[in-house]
Amino acid sequence: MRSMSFIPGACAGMALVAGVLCAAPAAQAGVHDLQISGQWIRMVVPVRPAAGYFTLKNTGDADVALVGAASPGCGMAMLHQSVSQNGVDKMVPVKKVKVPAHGAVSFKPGGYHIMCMKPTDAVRPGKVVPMTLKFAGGGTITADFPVKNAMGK
Ligand SMILES: [Cu+2]
Repeated sequence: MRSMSFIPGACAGMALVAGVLCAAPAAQAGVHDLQISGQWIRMVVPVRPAAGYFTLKNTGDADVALVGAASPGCGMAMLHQSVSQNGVDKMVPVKKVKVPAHGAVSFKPGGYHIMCMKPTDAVRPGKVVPMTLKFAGGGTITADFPVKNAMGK
């Protein structure tokens, strides 16, 4: 028996008894239609904020909203967008980023990025840091983000 108030976190425990019925609760709608690719973190100066990039493809029939990110390597992770206003480049916090149905969104240098606010020693070129993307409705996707230098190497 599922309801609209179904909580994904409760699913993990219930999965033991509910089995496959728990695979696609209503609150996770859309997340299973997402594919992440090209993910990486750009580290320019150690300990200074680093940026995470990736592409999300949505093969489903419903828009999905990315609303946050978290990583043990980042201290705090925020959604940012680089913008140019009156010739001045700056970054602004973003509350949500839509991944349109049958579409895709790319986080890349000069645009959307995950700001890794307080990188740990794990954020060094050659290493890999897990990153969890959080979506409206409570769904999450976790992927390994390789760390590269400013040149993307
Ligand atoms: Cu930023």
